[in-house]
Amino acid sequence: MKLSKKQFKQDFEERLTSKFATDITKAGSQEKYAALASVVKHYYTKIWADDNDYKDETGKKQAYYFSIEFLPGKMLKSNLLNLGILNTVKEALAELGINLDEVAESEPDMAIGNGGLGRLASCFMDSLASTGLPANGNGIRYRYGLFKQKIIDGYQVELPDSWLNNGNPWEVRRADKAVEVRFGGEVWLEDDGKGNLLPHYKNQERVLAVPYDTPMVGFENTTVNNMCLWRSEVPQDLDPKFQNLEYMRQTSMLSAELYPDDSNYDGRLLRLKQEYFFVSAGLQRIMRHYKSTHKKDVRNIADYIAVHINDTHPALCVPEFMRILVDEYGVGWNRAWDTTVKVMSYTNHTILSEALEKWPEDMVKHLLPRIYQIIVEIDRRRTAELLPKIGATLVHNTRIIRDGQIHMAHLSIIGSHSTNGVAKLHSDLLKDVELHDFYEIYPERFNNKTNGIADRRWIQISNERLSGVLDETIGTSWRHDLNDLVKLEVYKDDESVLECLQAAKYDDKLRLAALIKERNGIVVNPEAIFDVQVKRLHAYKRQLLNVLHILKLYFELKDEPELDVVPRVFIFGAKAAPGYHYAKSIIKAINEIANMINNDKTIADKIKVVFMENYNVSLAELIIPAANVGEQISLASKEASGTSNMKFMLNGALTMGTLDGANIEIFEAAGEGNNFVFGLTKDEVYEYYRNGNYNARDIYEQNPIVHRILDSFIDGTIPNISMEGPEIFDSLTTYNDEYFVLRDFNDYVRAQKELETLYRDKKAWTQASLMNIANVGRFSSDRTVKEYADDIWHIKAKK
Ligand code: 26M
Repeated sequence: MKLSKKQFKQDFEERLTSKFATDITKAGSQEKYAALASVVKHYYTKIWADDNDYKDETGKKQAYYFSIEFLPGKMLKSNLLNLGILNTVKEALAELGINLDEVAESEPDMAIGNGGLGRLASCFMDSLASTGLPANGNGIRYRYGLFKQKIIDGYQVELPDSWLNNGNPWEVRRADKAVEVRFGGEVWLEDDGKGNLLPHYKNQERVLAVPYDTPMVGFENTTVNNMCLWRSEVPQDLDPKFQNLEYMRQTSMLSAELYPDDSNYDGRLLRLKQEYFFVSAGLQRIMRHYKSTHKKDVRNIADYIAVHINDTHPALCVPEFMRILVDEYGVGWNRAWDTTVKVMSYTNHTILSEALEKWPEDMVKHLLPRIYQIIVEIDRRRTAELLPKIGATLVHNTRIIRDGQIHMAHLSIIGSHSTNGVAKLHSDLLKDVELHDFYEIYPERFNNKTNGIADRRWIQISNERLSGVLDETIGTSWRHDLNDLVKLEVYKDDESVLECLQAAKYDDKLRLAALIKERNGIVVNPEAIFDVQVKRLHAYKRQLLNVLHILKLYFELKDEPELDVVPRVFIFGAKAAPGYHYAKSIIKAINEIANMINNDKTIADKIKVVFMENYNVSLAELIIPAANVGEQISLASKEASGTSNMKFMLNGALTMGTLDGANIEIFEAAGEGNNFVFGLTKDEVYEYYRNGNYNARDIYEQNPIVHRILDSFIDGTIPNISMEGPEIFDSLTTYNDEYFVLRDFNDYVRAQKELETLYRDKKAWTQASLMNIANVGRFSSDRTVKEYADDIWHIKAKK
C-alpha cells in the first residue's frame, strides 16, 4: 500500500488520542504499541474485506489448514513488512522520537504451539497469503499459550503464558458466526419413513464455539487470508439443569490451555475433546459458508474446498465430515465417502512411536457416540471390501480399530487422498518402513513435501544487517524470490563481499552478546565461534551429545591450559515438556556445567556455555542471525525434517549435522565441504535395530575419553547434580543409550575438529557461509506451499 510519513504520523497521533486520551510525550510503550497496531489493522481492513468479496464472487476452491497448534510469534513487523510500509513507519516514528523496535517489544509472542509443527503451520500461513493462495487456518484460541520458562537454581520452572491480558489487537471476534459442538449423551438411529436411518440424540453436552479471525496479510499483494481460532463458551440458551459451575468450568477448559507436549501422545479426555471441538466447529463453519456463497449441490463440494489434517490431531475431520454429509445433508454413504477422501489430505510429522495417537475405543464411544459409529462403519466397510482383494494380514495391520484402540494415523491415511512426509528421508521411511503396509495398498497417495520457512520473517525482519549486505551485493529481487540468492555465488572470491558478510555477522554477534550479558550476566567474546543448539529438549535431538563434546574440550583444557583452541560460545535454548523428567534433568545438567566452566578462571574465555531461558520465536529471531554454527544432531531417522536448520542456513551459519531429516537436502544444496556431516546413517541405525547388537557399555568401558566424561556425572566433578548425574549416566550405560549418543561421539568429535580448523581460515569459512546463503532458496515455505497447492489441494493463486 501507499503511505506517506506525514499521513502515518497523523493517523498514529490521532489514534493515541482517541484510544488512550494521551499524546506522544505522555504515552507508555504499551499504549504506543496498541495505537500502532490499531492503525496497522485499519490499513489492511479494506484489503481484507475486498479479498473476501473477491473470494466469494469468484468462488474458487479454497484450502483449510486444520492444526491444533500455531506459533506466529509477534505480528507487528510482519504485518508492516507485508503491507510494504515497514520503512516508512520506522522512519516516521523515528522522526517522532520513537524507536519501532522498542515499541514492537511490547507485543507478547503469540505462542499457541509447542515447536516445529506449530511454527511450520505459521510459516505456511505467511507463505500462503504471500503467494496469493486462497487458504485459511483453523485452530484453537488457547487462553494460555506455551508456558514461560524460568531457570531457577538450574532447574526449569514453568509459569503461565497469559498472552491475552492486554487484549489482542489483530483478532476479530465473530459472535455471529458461532456454532455449537456437542459431546456425550446417547444416540440411536430411526427410520425417517423414506428408508433413511437418521440419528436421534439425548443428554448431549452442548458447547458454543466462537470464532476469532486473525487476518494473514500477504507480502506486497492483495491477498489477505484468515486464521480462524475457536474459543469455547457456554451457550446462551443453556438448559437450566446444566447451568452449574462445574459445567461452566468444563466448557471454558476446552480452549483454556495448550498441551505443552511435543512429540508425545498422552490419552487424556480433555485433549480428545479439544481435537473434536476445533474440527467440528471448523467444518461447520466451512459448510455454512459453502451454502451461503455457492448455493451449489453439496455433492460437488470437493471441487470447492480442500481440508488439510496437520498431523493426526485433526484426524476426526474424516468421520465428522462424513457425519455432516450423511446425517445433515442426506448424502448417500458411498458418495459421501468418495467426497471425504477427495477433500481430505494428511501430513505426518513424526515416526516416533510414542507420539502416534491411539485413542481407547471406549473413550471415543462415550465422548462422541455418533462419530464412533461412523468410524466403526468406515472400518467395517473397508475390511469387507479389501479382505478378498489383499488378504487378512494386510487388512489387519491397517485397520482403523485394532486391539480396542482407534489409530488416528490409520484413520487419516484411509480417509484422505494424500499422505505426505516433511523431508525426502522422512517420506521414504514412511513408504519403506513405518507405513509400508499402507503404501502397498495405496501407493498413489504417498508423496513428499519438504518443509520450508517463511524467509521474510527469518531474514528480512530478523536480520536487517545481512539483508542490507545482500541488497548491496545482488540487488533486492531475493526479497520477492528467495531463489535469487543464487546470484551471490559469483561473489564467492570477492574479498570485499566476504568482508561485508563477516562484518554483518560480527554486528549480529555483538547484539546477541549484549543480550547474553543483560540476561545471563555472562560476558562472551564476539570473536569466538557462536555454536548454537535451539529446539525443544528431547532425548532424540541429543542435546546430550553436544554436552559430552563440551566436557571433552573442557577436560582437555584443564589438562593442558595452554592448548591452542579457537574460543567457543555454546548457546542453548530449549523447553522441556513439564512432565518429561529426563529432559528436565538434561537442562539442569547443562546449567550446572555452564556454571562450572564459566566460573573456571583457567578456562578464561576459551569456552563459555550459555543457556538462554524461555526460548521462543522472538528469541530465535535474535539468536539465529548471530550463529556461526547450527547444531542439528538428532539420531538419523528420528527428526522428521527440522526447520531451524533452514533458518540457520539462511543466516549464513554452517550446519553441524547428522544425515537426518532435511539436513540431507541442506548438505546437498549447499554443496560438498560447506557443512559438517557426521554420524550413523539411517540404514546403519536400522541395522542395529534388526540385529539388536548395540552395546553402549562396551563403548564406556573401552573408550577412556568417554569413560572420563561419563564419570564426571557421578563422581562429583560436575557440582549439584547428585540426582540428575546418575540418571543421565544410567541412561547411557545401564539403559543402553537409546539414541546412540556414545556410538556417534567419536565421529562428532572428528567433525567438530574439522569445524575448528575451517574457522581458523576466515576466508574459507565465509565462503562456505556464502554458499549456504546462496543455495537456501528451495527452503522457502513459498516453494513448499506451492507444491501443496499444485499436487494436493489443487488450488490456484490469485493473479
Ligand atoms: C498433540 C495433542 C494435543 C496437543 C499437542 C499435540 C502435539 C503437538 C506437537 C503432538 C506432537 C507435536 O509435535 C510433533 C512435531 O512438532 N513434529 C515436528 O514437526 C516439524 C514440522 O514438520 C518437523 O520439522 C520436526 O522434525 C518434527 O519433530
